[in-house]
Amino acid sequence: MKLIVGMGQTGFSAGRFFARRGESFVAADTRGANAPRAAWLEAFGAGTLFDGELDAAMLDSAELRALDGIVLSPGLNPAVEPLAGLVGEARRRGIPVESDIAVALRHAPVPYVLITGSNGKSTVTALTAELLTAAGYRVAIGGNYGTPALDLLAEPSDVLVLEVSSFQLEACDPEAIRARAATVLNISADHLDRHGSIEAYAALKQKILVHAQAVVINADDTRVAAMAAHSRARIVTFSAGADDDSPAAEHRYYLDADGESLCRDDQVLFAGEDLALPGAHNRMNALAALALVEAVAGRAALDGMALRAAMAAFTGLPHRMQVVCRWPVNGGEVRFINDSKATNVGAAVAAIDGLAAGGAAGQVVIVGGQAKGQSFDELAAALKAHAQGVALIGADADEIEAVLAAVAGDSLPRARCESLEAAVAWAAEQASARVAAGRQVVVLLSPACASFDQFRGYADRGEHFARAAESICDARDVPA
Ligand code: UMA
Ligand code: ADP
Repeated sequence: MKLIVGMGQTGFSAGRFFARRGESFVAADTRGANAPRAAWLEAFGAGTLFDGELDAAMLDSAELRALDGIVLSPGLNPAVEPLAGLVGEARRRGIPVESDIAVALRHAPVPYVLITGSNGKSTVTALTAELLTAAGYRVAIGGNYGTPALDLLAEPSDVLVLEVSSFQLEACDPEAIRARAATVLNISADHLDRHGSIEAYAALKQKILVHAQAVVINADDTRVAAMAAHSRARIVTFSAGADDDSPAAEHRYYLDADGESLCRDDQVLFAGEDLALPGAHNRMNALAALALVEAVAGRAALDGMALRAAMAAFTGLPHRMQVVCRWPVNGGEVRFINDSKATNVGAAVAAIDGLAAGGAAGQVVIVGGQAKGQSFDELAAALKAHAQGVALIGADADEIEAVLAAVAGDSLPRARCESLEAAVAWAAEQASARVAAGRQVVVLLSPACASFDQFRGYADRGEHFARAAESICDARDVPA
């Protein structure tokens, strides 16, 4: 008998997994009457719900007498009481407590590729899957991105390509993770409200490298580069420059001096114009994806025509540096860019620095939401260096404003906005005043924060931004 803790997407996928295997299970959820009980009962029937408290005492209930495993949903923090009591007591009794990822990897019928890091996971996961598909593989893609991992096991496939989060790696024994290839793309502060320190957060991500056959390492990221020492795998590095001299690397992927071409060892694999993905950070993502594909499909696969076409066709995922619309003003334009998926400081800094390096004449940036325990020092430094205005939204706007006030004083125009719509309107006015003939000023939503204080999630936030931006572009569009 299994206990599924949490009735979200993960809980449902665990229910389907155990149902397929004919194993009995019950589910419990901390949200009581607010849990999706009706949907659960409809999916799995009576007798699959546990109604009592989620705590250590539940292990003594008659219903759970034959309990031999617990699947813990990633959104639940196992260190917080009363769940912590349940987890501790279960482990004392020798009952395994695992994330869905741990269960899925143990039962994976085909090789798997694991992708983690603070930023770029979904982009690299999607691109790797596209490239492997083009190379002739049947790819099952999911994990923290899209389809939950346990559901993927029901699909016929040759390889699993999984994005994994720090939450999913918490209840996951590194000894049981045996990836064909694994990457930690980068480490910057995220989810510190749950993990406590960046060291603890990085240690969770490192788990996927320990017993991988091949590890793909960002040589430019000190924390990630140090992780290579803890793996006995073949090491492949990627870097923004050709001067990466990591002694252990079997192959090196890097950007040529032009910052555009993708190279491997002494060869150019793709010229800048062979890629549709915009931005410097996406070139790094593309390097990582190519290295993962090579680890699965071999070097020759990278030359295939279908793979080259797939690379040229991949324009990136929605809500990541996505151009929403252009508003012609004063012979130039205001460009609205939706980067709602920037839910941490690292992603927002990459966006702000990337736009500045990419030649935008200016940028007015919308930031704020739930801070998740991050430090905003690096964000404030990037905004001071490159932004002409900052609109602040959401629950922790005051915290960000305090850091901006200390770093930039009155030199950087700012507005505290009650809604995202008000922020877009303010930012559009600020940006349009700065447009000169032939120049482009960007209104960028790159909030550096989670969205749940005001929205259903990052996609909802991005859609609100796009609607507000489009209403400005539509209303004031000047025919060319
Ligand atoms: N919850 C409760 N009580 C419960 C169960 C859940 O209050 O008993 C709350 C959680 O605190 C959380 C929400 O419900 O606020 C959802 O939690 P969940 O664990 O049920 O989440 P799922 O619906 O199963 O979705 C999870 C991932 N969500 C989280 O880790 C929070 C999804 O990643 C993932 O796509 C999905 O499994 C399938 O694998 C989302 C995410 O935000 C995109 N991930 C974080 C991120 O990317 O930064 C880690
Ligand atoms: P994740 O799944 O890790 O959240 P995404 O691909 O969804 O990654 O991108 C999330 C955010 O991070 C977006 O704002 C995107 O522009 C930014 N981003 C993507 N790749 C990188 C990278 N390599 N370094 C920094 N930021 C990145």
